[in-house]
Amino acid sequence: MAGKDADSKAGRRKFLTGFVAASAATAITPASRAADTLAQNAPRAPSALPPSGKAAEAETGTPRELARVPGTPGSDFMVDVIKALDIKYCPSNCASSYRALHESMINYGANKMPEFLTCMHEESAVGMAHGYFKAAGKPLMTLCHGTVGLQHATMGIYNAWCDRVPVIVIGGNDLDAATRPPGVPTFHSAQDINALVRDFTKWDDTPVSLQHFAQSFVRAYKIAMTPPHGPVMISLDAGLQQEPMKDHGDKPYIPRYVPTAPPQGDSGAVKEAARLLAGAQNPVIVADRAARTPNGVKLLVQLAEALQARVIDQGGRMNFPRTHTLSAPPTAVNNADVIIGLELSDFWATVNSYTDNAGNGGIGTNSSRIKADTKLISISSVELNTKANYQDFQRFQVIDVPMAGDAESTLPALIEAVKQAGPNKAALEKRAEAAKKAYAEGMERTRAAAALGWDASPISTARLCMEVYGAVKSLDWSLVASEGNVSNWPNRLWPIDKYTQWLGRSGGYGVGYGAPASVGAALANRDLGRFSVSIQSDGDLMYAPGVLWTAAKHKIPLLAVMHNNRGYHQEVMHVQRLSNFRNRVANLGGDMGPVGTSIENPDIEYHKLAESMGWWAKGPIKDPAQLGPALKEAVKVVQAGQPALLNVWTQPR
Ligand SMILES: Cc1ncc(C[n+]2csc(CCOP(=O)(O)OP(=O)(O)O)c2C)c(N)n1
Ligand SMILES: [Mg+2]
Repeated sequence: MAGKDADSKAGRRKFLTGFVAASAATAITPASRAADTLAQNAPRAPSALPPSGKAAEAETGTPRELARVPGTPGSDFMVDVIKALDIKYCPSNCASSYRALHESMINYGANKMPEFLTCMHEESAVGMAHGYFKAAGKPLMTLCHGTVGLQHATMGIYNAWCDRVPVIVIGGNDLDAATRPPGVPTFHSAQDINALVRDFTKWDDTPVSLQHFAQSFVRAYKIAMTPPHGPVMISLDAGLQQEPMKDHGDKPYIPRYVPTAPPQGDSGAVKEAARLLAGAQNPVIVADRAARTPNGVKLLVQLAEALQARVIDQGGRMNFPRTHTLSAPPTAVNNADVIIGLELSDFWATVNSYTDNAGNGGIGTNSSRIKADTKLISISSVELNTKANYQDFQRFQVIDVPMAGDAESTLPALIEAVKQAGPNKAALEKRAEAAKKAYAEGMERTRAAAALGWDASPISTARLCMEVYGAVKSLDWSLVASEGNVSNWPNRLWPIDKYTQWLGRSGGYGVGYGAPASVGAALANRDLGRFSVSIQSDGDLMYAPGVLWTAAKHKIPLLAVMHNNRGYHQEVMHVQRLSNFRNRVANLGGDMGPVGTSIENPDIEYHKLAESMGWWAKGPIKDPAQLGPALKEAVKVVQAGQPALLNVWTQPR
């Protein structure tokens, strides 16, 4: 302390001396005027003296000169391993626990395959990887600070787990208590960071040597990419990254990646399923994450047509063209005598209904949606990948023919078996006619419902969606996310018939998925020449709006059209429901709007928020007549390569 005090006194003395000298120089004399003239022609002096070397070092925290480490850094070898796999981007938020790998990726790996993308929140980075996979069919990796960063990333990882999407998460961690820096890096270290996400990742590891890393990384990629897909986690020791490679006798090598063939349903069960389906009076197909690729859609069309069975697409992926006359609403299960569920996340709720707070004491009531003797068939790969803690496996449903296997890979055998079982031709024709009629009537009803409140202000959700469709329909468009609840209008009214036109939802319903996932999917679409559009709700955007900056920074074109209903409307309704049930008037909170659920007063100016982060933006748009022209302008901006946001005020639903 004494030394510090003496230093600061000396500093004050120096400062005062400088001040006196400067005051003396301000006295005007002929000589000083001449000096002034000279000074005007001289280069302008800086208004502040440059900091001393010591001050600059203290302020910028530049580390002291380190002794040069001989040999190849371990993290350079890690880059070689990563480059052996097909990983194009690494959206990440920077952190010292992986600084060595970060440095190697830039200076050794030339920031390519993968390219580091600057993210402002770890949850955004995972969300981007999630959206990217669904548009590109390829996984991304993300690096994070293994404790605090991973804590931020967790909800995104849970969404990816529930949505069966591969994301390779690498968390930096300093394991060796004897050598790690004290203070912050020690706060940011843990024995086992992977424990944070072990309940909702397919696999994790903590490599302790470079060869171990090479095996773990290739294994992680392989496990993540084997259906059912899912996130994986590697804890990466800071020492292992920083230290030079050691020779343990064998030269470290990179294992070759050979994809694992997906599991298929048992052949006997496939035959039994085909027999039931072919013999049914009214078979119905229900698909949730059945199509993993565009080929899955083709196969599902083949199965549906072979049976002339109606298809309910629950929308976890784009499974079945909405334009096909066999496309059906959820109520189509009611009269089915055989139902086959393909990769359903919730079979129970497909065939049962639940009414919230309806029964005694506010407990929900259950009822069946189907006839008592309806036979149920299931093909689901998730049966091979169930964990105990989180309840994403949903309620237990008894199934007559359950198959643990990947639906898309099982479909060719099932289609063949159905054809061999030979469904009755006359019955097929009759069903096809009935389905056509039901489809036309359903579309008519949906159109009539969409027309209600067409000219309302704020804008109806149906008008919002149809104006957006009108603006993009002539392009090769992809609806990268539809967040908040717009009454499912895109799926009900847009002629979605290509796999990448609908990318499903978050999986775990963790809000805050839409903004980053749409940026990630737009990144994939940018590289593939597709136009990306999202319906972006207000609540979802505000969890981590920094991803808007990432989109602008990395030149990711995306048209984000806001469903700004100025609230967490789903939760408005939950509180209202409870008030009704208890026979109380919902507390509206006076001019503040519903308590705890409105996002009004002050109203968030999302267009300004986006503009401040490099987006083209416009709003608030409240008049439906202004929406079409604004969309036209925004589409042009996006086509020119810039992200654009329209802040549209909408009806709650
Ligand atoms: C991380 C997280 N926090 C809270 C919730 C509870 N929740 C479900 S829907 C919802 C409202 C979302 O608001 P917004 O995105 O604006 O959609 P809206 O319901 O208004 O259409 C909330 C907060 C959640 N699902 N996930
Ligand atoms: Mg909202």
